[in-house]
Amino acid sequence: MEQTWRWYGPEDPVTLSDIKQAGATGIVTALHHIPNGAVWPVDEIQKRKAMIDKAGLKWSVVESVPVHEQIKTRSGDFQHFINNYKTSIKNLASSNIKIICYNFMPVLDWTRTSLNYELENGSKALYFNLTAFAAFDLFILKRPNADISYSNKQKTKAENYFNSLTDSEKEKLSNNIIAGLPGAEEGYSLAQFQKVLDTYKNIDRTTLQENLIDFLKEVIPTAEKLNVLMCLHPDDPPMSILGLPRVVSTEIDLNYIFKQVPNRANGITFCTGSLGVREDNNLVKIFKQFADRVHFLHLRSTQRDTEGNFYEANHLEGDVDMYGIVKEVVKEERRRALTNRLDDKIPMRPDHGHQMLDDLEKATNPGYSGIGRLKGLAELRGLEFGIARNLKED
Ligand code: CS2
Ligand code: MN
Repeated sequence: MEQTWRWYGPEDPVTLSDIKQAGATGIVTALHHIPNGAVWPVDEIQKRKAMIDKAGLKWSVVESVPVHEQIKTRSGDFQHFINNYKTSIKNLASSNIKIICYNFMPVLDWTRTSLNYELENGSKALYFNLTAFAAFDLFILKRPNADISYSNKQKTKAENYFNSLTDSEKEKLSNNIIAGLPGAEEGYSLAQFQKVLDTYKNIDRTTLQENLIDFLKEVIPTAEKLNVLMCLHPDDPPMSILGLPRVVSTEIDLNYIFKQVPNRANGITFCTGSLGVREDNNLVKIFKQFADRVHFLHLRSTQRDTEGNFYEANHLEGDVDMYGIVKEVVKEERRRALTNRLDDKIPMRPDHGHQMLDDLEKATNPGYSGIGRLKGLAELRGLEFGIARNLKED
């Protein structure tokens, strides 16, 4: 695997030199300062690329060129934004940046209720608690018809939880959910949030799925002509939230997307932490089914409980069979190498990492601290090393 690392640009507290010392050779970054939907100009791309080249690293993956909400709802100026998206692809390709990650989650990108959930060893993790989320939905946002999204038992638990919160805890919970997590394209105030949710009033699962296919039918031919690989990031968490549909959560979702637009340029960011939240997602099976379309790997694990809650586990622990996944990755890379494919080293980044050791006293991007990801990358590198050696000796 090509070892890469997400870098938020010059403002990121984790520097390019830190990343180089961590052993990554590829950088995953985006021009977060460009408004969502605007064209990425060549000069801005080249400015960022020059910083990375100067550090002796390579800009391997764009994460992400965001998809404007009007493309997802296929409303307003959606055609203008699709045209801009195609221009951004062309501009990136002209700088030889050829792997582009994106997601098609309505309104929110990845969603958690706590960003500093203390683990028993004192390090801190990202956490999704369904009761806290329901409390936000029902009693802070007060989303119309929210009650049909929860069982009576869940509603009672949510109300008791809400009544136990102080005002500042309510504000913190709200910010954690809607203020936009690192890399998420949008953040909202509570007032704006319901208005944006309302734009999905007539967008059900089927409509959102068709909007995704229509978007892909336009951008994938452009990408293919330029040898650009698009890689769709799964939903995180991989289920409908806030009454919004989500259409990139399961093997069936992925099957539909790749059947409708079969070009290999229509690929996937195989995020084990996102897909792995669902017990009914067999990750090794899904990987094997779409191996040829895996253009980018997010390796992380999550630990579920029986109540719909999960937290970010250590990379080799939790519910994800990381050994099984990395073994399939090594086999897929060998398969590609045998056919002299140029993409026989799939870019992989450690996705999220615990906040630990000195980072506990530092301001870091939630999920994107230095030491936790260094640990994760080292563990994943070691796992790959052992599997590859073992397969060679077979
Ligand atoms: C990332 C996502 O931090 C994360 O969970 O994997 O924010 C990812 O960058 C986007 O969903 C991809 O567009
Ligand atoms: Mn991910």
